[in-house]
Amino acid sequence: MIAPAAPSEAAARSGWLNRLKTGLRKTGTSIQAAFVNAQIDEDLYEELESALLMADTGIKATEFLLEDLRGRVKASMATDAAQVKVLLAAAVADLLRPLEKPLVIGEFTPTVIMVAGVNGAGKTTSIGKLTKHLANEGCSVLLAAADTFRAAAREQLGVWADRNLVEIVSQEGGDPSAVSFDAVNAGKARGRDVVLVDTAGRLPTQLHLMDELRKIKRVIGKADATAPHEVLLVIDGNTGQNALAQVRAFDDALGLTGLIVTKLDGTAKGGVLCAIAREKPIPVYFVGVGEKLEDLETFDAREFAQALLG
Ligand SMILES: Nc1nc2c(ncn2[C@@H]2O[C@H](COP(=O)(O)OP(=O)(O)OP(=O)(O)O)[C@@H](O)[C@H]2O)c(=O)[nH]1
Ligand SMILES: [Mg+2]
Repeated sequence: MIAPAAPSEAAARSGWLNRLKTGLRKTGTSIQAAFVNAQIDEDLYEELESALLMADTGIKATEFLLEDLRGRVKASMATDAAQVKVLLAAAVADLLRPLEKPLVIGEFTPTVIMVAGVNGAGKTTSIGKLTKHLANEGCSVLLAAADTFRAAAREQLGVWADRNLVEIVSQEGGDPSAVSFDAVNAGKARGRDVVLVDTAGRLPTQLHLMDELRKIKRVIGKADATAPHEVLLVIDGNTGQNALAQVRAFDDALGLTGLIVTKLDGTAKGGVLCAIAREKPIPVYFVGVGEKLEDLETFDAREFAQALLG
């Protein structure tokens, strides 16, 4: 019997990995360049230090990685630079591994997921992609347009709802907390597996807007005392070290349960995940590598390290 020639999940995953690789390499990251025609000497470690810093890894994670790498080089008695590159990939993978965590759906019905982040980080797009991902896993989804700030934001989420053939709860000129409250109740009444709450972008320095976000969270809890079950921060992978500040500020305000790192297909340098792993390790549930429905994948530390180091 001939097996059907449907593209396998493995093939889809490797296509996605290639996009991640291309994305992370677009900036011509010099981490890999440091190993070309190199000897294992202080020059190599110095080159790696600047390359890691340039890739947004931050001082703490860079120092940690280099120290770890020196230990690995010694232990393995590596003699050429190509071996060191493999050891660095392993060090990066080990550093990032605590960030790996699957998003669990099903413990609560609905699982209420609130999504926050600065302006333009990719919240609405990620919600659209996440809806598709969840539907693929057999979950029914309800969207809540709690970005009531602009009519266009509601419409944008509506487009993703249409694309995914799911329902959306929105209110013209409504209050974001009220919309979220209604959506959680609707999710309960309709037996939906997941309610995804889109919020308006805001800077952590906009205190009244951060208060509004806290209120949305509180009011969701009034519709369901166990909710929200997840509070996700979406960060643009191009943000550099500011991403760390965003993670800290939103975590202080909301108590984050996970991150989605977007735009890794663009000019992002990738190192910021190492900084997060070292300084504020909050699970990375998903990474975004494009604007299409299927451009969201679960985070895998080893794959990511390989994409970064080739
Ligand atoms: N290349 C690329 N573009 C992305 C990705 N995710 C989002 N974008 C783009 O980034 C832009 C902003 O995305 P939105 O989803 O509107 O961001 P947002 O956080 O909802 O923005 P506000 O609601 O205005 O705060 C859009 O042009 C998206 O298409 C990604 O993973 N890769
Ligand atoms: Mg939005």
